Amino acid sequence: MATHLRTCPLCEAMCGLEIEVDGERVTRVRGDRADVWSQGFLCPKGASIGHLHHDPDRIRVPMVRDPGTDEWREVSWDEAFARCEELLRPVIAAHGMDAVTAYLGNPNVHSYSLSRFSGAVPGLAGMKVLWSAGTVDQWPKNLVCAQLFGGMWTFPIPDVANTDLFVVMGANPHASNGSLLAHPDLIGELDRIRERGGRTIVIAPPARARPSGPTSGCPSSPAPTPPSCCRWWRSSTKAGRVRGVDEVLAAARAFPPEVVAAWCGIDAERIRQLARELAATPRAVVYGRIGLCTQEFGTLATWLVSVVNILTGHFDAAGGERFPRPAIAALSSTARRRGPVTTGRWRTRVRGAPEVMGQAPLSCLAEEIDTPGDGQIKALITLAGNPVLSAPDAERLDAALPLLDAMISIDNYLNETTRHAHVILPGHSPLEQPHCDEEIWSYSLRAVARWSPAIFDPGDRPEEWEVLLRLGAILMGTPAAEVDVDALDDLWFDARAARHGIDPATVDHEGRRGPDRIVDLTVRTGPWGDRYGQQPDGLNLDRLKQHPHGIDFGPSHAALDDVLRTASGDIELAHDAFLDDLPRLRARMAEPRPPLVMIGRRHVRSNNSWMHNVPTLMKGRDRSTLLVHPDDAAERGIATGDQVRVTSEAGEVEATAEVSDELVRGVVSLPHGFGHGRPGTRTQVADQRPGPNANALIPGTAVDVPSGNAAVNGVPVEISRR
Ligand SMILES: Nc1nc2c(c(=O)[nH]1)N[C@H]1C(S)=C(S)[C@@H](COP(=O)(O)OP(=O)(O)OC[C@H]3O[C@@H](n4cnc5c(=O)[nH]c(N)nc54)[C@H](O)[C@@H]3O)O[C@H]1N2
Ligand SMILES: Nc1nc2c(c(=O)[nH]1)N[C@H]1C(S)=C(S)[C@@H](COP(=O)(O)OP(=O)(O)OC[C@H]3O[C@@H](n4cnc5c(=O)[nH]c(N)nc54)[C@H](O)[C@@H]3O)O[C@H]1N2
Ligand code: SF4
Ligand SMILES: [Mo]
Repeated sequence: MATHLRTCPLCEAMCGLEIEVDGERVTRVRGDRADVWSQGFLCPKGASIGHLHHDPDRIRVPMVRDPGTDEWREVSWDEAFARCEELLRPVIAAHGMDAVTAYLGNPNVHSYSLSRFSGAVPGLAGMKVLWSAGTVDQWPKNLVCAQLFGGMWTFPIPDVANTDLFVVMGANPHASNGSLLAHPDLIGELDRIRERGGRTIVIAPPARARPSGPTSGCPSSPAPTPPSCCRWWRSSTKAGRVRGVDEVLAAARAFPPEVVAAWCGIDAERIRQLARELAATPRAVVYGRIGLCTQEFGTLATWLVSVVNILTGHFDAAGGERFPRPAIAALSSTARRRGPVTTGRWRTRVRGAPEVMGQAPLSCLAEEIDTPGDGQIKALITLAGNPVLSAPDAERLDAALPLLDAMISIDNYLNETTRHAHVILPGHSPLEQPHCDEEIWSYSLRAVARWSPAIFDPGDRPEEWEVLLRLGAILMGTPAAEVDVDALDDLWFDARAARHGIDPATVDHEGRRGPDRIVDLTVRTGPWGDRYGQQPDGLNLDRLKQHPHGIDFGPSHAALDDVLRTASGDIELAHDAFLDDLPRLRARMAEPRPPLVMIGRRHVRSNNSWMHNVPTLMKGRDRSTLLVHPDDAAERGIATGDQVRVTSEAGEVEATAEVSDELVRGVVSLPHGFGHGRPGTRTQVADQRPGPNANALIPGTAVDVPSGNAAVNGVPVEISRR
């Protein structure tokens, strides 16, 4: 029996786990109480990490499927790469690299290897276009931060540890444990806010979002909530550093509380009261997430969160929004000064959708595959993603994928997406690889460094970063048998070192390669790092390894000057990308509201689409139900347990109704990530409770215009009993 410590890689809470192992089996998982960051906190997903590792359905060996058949064969790694070459080479020869693309899913942010190396596939290949879950997630936030602060990953983070008024819009930490906000035991922090006499206010059409505890609700309908507290603008605060205030104030005058109240479902007086509370509370902050980003006005809503924080003096201040200074230097911290983002440098072939920061809406992917003509996508590489369940207009994508000449999936499951692949290249289980988060530390206002070793030996199976480099090289034209992974790894490291201001020629690698070497780099070039000997007492990976419970450097935030990279060096609050979108908002507000709209929800025992194969997480009640307000249900003769047909402009699914007064009237809720049980998948547990695919109902055209982000919340639907 041995006890191992390691960081949970499953969400942004980054909990420290204590994992008991007997021989080859995980026997118990607990929160590590001595962990400097999470101090024993964990959730059911982290507690199930052993089941993920032992899951008999998890793919451990590369598999190939011959086109036109659904027979999979397990093959050697050499054979698998040779097959990749065989599939990709003719596509590239006939159609060029423009016919080859990649999709990056959510675990790319969380995995030790993928977070540092997934860029190598499109990078080495020289792919012009790639797709990601980012455009069904935080693209509005990226756009807003690029315009306001000069960096698409320069996210200000709510200082929850010091705030007295936490206004949460369109986020549900009770399920998600925080998003673009890394804080240990975030829910416990809500208690602590109350204990210090403060409050949390949630603004959402609550779909199981109703906080159990120290919060007060502020139900709203899913519509952007333009706050109208500009009159309380504190001219003293950061005034010298903010440009465009007059333009923003002028634009806001067209949206007084009386005008927006009906749309928000919050009465004008309550809006005014909230604005006054915000203005009068020295340590207050507004925080917005998925419910704001993934709706029709995602950019406006996300922008206004920062506008309100900045104009009410809750920016770059204790208890407000501020920029982190992480111990592990993220790549985003190396960004240089730049002008405003210009979008539309290219447009998609079929729909003509403009690119935004290098990506087009994910919902365009299907039509780019299934529409013949010059530039049609013929080969797709999926990197840890399941877009058949997570992308809007999902059924069209499901039907398009079989049209590809080559599809290669780097994934651990044979699921709804990867069943269409010709080759599946599996990664290691979370317990077979070390762990150290990369970008996520820059979502936290506490600086912590922590590294965990692998618990189980993966044997001679290649690590994912090696797989990525090999595949990238094959795409680049190197014969599969001749790829020099170490040489590519050196190139990858050297480029990264240069971006961190280190001359790679001066670095003693001490035998490190792959992600280990990059972690060493980012630790050493962080604020507490040894800078390769320049600060002899500073931190490096070897020293970090001596602290298995982590090292806590305490609260840590960056000075504005170290962060702002706009052309002016100031915060640029007003920008055409936002102001030009206001007429679209006004036009929408002049239209009648749809009688019924659908929103999503998350649950603490589920993780997007891919953890439904863990039996311990799937226990208990069905979590893929359609929540319906009692009045909406009564009107349609629907009772809990009834099978209902849900239809939208995009499609139709069947769902089990659950009548619930947790929702406001006119809003139904269906979680995404379900829709299992399809032929050719290998997810025995998930298949027992397949649930409906919410994304079959999301029209591909439903996007937030400035960012191109999918509008998966607020989709008009109709429901009827079957
Ligand atoms: N309707 C609706 N749709 C949504 C959302 C919503 O709220 N509503 N949310 C959106 C959001 S925020 C996101 S982030 C996306 C998520 O979209 P995706 O990233 O496409 O979906 P996931 O379900 O996270 O799929 C993760 C995939 O990675 C694989 N995987 C897990 N771990 C590893 C690993 O270590 N290595 C490799 N190679 N593969 C691994 C899993 O098997 C799975 O196939 O969904 C989006 N879609
Ligand atoms: N357990 C678990 N944790 C997760 C995930 C998971 O699937 N399961 N997914 C991870 C990922 S990829 C992400 S991106 C994060 C997301 O983390 P969160 O942003 O916290 O996501 P949700 O829990 O979906 O909460 C979204 C909230 O927005 C509300 N909402 C919907 N539409 C609107 C609207 O128009 N206006 C307002 N004001 N509110 C609205 C919904 O009612 C819901 O309460 O969670 C991460 N953590
Ligand atoms: S909250 Fe759960 S899933 Fe997230 S890091 Fe902690 S244990 Fe893992
Ligand atoms: Mo996400």
